[in-house]
Amino acid sequence: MQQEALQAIQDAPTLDALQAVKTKYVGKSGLITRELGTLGKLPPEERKARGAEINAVRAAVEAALTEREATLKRAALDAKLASEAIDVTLPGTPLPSGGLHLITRILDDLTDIFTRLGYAVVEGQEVEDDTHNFDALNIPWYHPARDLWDTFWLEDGRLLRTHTSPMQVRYMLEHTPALKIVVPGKVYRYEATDATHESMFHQLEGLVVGDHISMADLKGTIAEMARGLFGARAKVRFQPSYYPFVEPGADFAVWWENPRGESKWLELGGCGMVHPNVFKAVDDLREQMGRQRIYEGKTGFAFGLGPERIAMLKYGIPDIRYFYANDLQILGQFRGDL
Ligand code: FA5
Repeated sequence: MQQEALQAIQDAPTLDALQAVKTKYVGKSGLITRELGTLGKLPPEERKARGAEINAVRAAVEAALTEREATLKRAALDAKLASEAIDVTLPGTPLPSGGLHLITRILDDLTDIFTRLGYAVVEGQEVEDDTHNFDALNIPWYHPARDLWDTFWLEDGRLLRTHTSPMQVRYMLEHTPALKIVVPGKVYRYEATDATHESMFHQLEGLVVGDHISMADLKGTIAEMARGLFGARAKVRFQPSYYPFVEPGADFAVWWENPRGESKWLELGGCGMVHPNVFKAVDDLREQMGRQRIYEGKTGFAFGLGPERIAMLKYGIPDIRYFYANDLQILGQFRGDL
């Protein structure tokens, strides 16, 4: 029986199996326990020797049980430690990362180009008043050109700027010429949206003021911007146009080829030579502020363009509304290198 018990102990694969072996041999009604119970029936002269014999078997079995239990417990602990071990050399779980909006990146590209040309980058306020958004830009209240910019009016009589041009006025009020600035920012128009028109979009405004600034400087600057945006082969076209705050005024378009081999003229924005009435209005406002009149007699050019149009053509995006619908499936495509 001892041999058989020791073998069973050795073969028990788990602590539960070992417990079963323990019950079978040394439990309350186990085989060895019962054997001890039979001692009383033996003749006294045999009892002592038989008792010593059975007790020796029990001691051997209990010692084996204790040892096997320790071995199984250690193995269980080792297995648990191994299963919970952290392998610090494994690659981590990637977290979804954010990215800059496509239009932000285009505006960054544009401001980089102009920074390299020596321009300062300034931002203006989105809530404006009609003095800066219209009047000082040679657009009096009765002027039909106000219809060009359907306006979101606020209850207090102010408005959401319809273009970035009011920053021309604000900057000239605070600074003296010569100056070169670009103004990226959001603008708002109260108009029905469609594939190419949004009621909130962006513009980049440019203003250069100094002495003897000419239309040639303006054309050269726009051409330089186009080459910076679309590469050395980009061409620029100017067509006469009307904006009250410039004279002469023009619309400009860029000829470029996209990676799919398509090429076309992209109408980008408006530009022109700063109208003398704008310089006069700025000087009038400066005078009201107790400042010197310094702009009359100066020359300058200005331009304003829409980065959404650039993005649509460059990346074949068919509808301007995709930019601001917060659809990550669309926006997420433009997170890597463009
Ligand atoms: C202006 O807003 C003038 N302030 C631009 C300017 C500045 C002219 C300085 C002369 C001197 P216009 O309304 O055309 O002009 O808008 C300029 C550009 O903004 C357009 O060429 C177009 O690219 C973009 N744009 C205009 N309306 C929308 C619209 N609803 N949605 C998206 N882009 C628009």
